[in-house]
Amino acid sequence: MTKYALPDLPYDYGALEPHISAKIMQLHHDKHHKTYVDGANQTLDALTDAREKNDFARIAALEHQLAFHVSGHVLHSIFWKNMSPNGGGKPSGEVLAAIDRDLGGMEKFQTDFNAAGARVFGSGWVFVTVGSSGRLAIETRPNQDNPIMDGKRMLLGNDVWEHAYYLRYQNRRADYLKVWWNTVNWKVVGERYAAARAGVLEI
Ligand code: MN3
Repeated sequence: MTKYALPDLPYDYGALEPHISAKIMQLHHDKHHKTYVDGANQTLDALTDAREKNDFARIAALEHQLAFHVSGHVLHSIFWKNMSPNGGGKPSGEVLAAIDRDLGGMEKFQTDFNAAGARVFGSGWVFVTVGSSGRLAIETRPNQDNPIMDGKRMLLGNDVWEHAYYLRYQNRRADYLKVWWNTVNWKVVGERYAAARAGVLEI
């Protein structure tokens, strides 16, 4: 059974140069993201087997494993769309108004987001989330944990696992965080915010 599938990148591997190299994009999408997709499908098969055998200890471990892989798949699927060869600049409209209202304006928001991303210990993500109140927040999660697990939605996320930047930036995660803004697709962020406010943003 193949439930999950690796989506195509919405642009070429080299489309985000010079900010993110083609080699990073190729490895990140074709190897890392694919590992989460394959892991989710393999874990689903293993779960079916464990359930047939009533192997409850194994079921619990596999459910944990499934959450990791599916969440990694979901986060990366959104991440590719959060970036664009025509990215960067500033948001407009409702998103900009919400950033001004909840995050202290663009300059403070970007500084705080970069600082939060730099503080993630080990591997993880930094997000702009929106909760049921409609307020925006900067939040981080370890590993492939997802704000959906807490009833929130991500509008924008940056992957701060080393695989996202090491080939170009080595240990300089802060440099990657700064340069990454040149790729942000604010149109998609705006669409996600509008859908979240309308209560129709599923993931
Ligand atoms: Mn990644």
